[in-house]
Amino acid sequence: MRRYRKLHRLLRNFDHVKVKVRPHLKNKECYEVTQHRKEVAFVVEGLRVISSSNKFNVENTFTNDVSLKEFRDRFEKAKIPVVVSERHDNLTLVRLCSFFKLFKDRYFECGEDSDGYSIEIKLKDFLIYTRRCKDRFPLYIFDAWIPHWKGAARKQTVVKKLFQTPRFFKQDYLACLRKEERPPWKWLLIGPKYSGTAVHVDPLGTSAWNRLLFGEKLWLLFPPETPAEMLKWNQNDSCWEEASDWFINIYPKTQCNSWPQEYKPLVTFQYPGDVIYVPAGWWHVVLNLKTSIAVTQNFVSKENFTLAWELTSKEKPDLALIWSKALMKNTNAGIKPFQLSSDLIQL
Ligand SMILES: O=C(O)CCC(=O)C(=O)O
Ligand SMILES: [Fe+2]
Repeated sequence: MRRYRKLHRLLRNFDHVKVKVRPHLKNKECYEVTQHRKEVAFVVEGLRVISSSNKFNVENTFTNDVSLKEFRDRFEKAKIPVVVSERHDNLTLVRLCSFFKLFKDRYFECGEDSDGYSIEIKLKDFLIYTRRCKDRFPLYIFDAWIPHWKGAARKQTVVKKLFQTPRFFKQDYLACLRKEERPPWKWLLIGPKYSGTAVHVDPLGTSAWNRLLFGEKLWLLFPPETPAEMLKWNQNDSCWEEASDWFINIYPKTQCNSWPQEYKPLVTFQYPGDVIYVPAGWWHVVLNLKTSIAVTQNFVSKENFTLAWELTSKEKPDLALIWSKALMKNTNAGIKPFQLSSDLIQL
């Protein structure tokens, strides 16, 4: 673990940290930052115009307007992304402020360097950084530790409330694993304007939800069938490895007439209180349009279990073995042993 203890040290070390977190940037330092930001802003403005009258917007619904069953049938079973808007009141902001006060001196993870060490920065230093940041590729806190924090009752309540799971996503077949057995699954995300997540599919057939607490995010989602080489065009170049670069270099191609209709992206602008559901297998690329704070979780419900089981057995057989044992012990999971047995024989 490499910790950056003081802001001035962090800023002095900053280029060093960035290159460590993102080794592919080395050859790009000469790029003109202002020009880059203008180009991103231009694409985002274009998307705002399109999305105001676009049949390719992600469907949006209010949490109180859908029952659990309706959510399962309309979105989970059909594997359709959706934005569920919750009431967002001052209470969330009050909780966020308490959270920052309580944890300002804690270190949060904002990446891994090329030697595999996690890079950690104090929360209060990172917040100053978000205000000052004019970087081309800003650092982004992705912390999997804080959502599971346990301690003093008052702190615990704030953490529990901020990271609570929306009611549609309580079913999670990975929850029967012990914490130390389960790959990281819930994160706090804090990123300055124009930080983001490059185009990807979530690992091991998991689905995800992402709740925005503060700021604004732009999401583009592509159906699972979309060929990777269309989204990571020119694999030799790293022009898709950063979200902002992706929007400048790849997004325009998706708007050409030659881009197949069936691979057209769904678009949404996410605001505080919006929870986006990303079904397993969907490609997505996400850009923070303001300093943003979000919570996200990967999960396996009944609807993506088959895919998750298949990919876990193939890619992480040791984990699959532990998972199958935990599932069979856990009668509440509702998975019948015969669903696992044929794969188990191969393990
Ligand atoms: O930056 C974001 O909010 C998206 C995060 C995401 O897609 C992920 O964690 O898999
Ligand atoms: Fe993701």
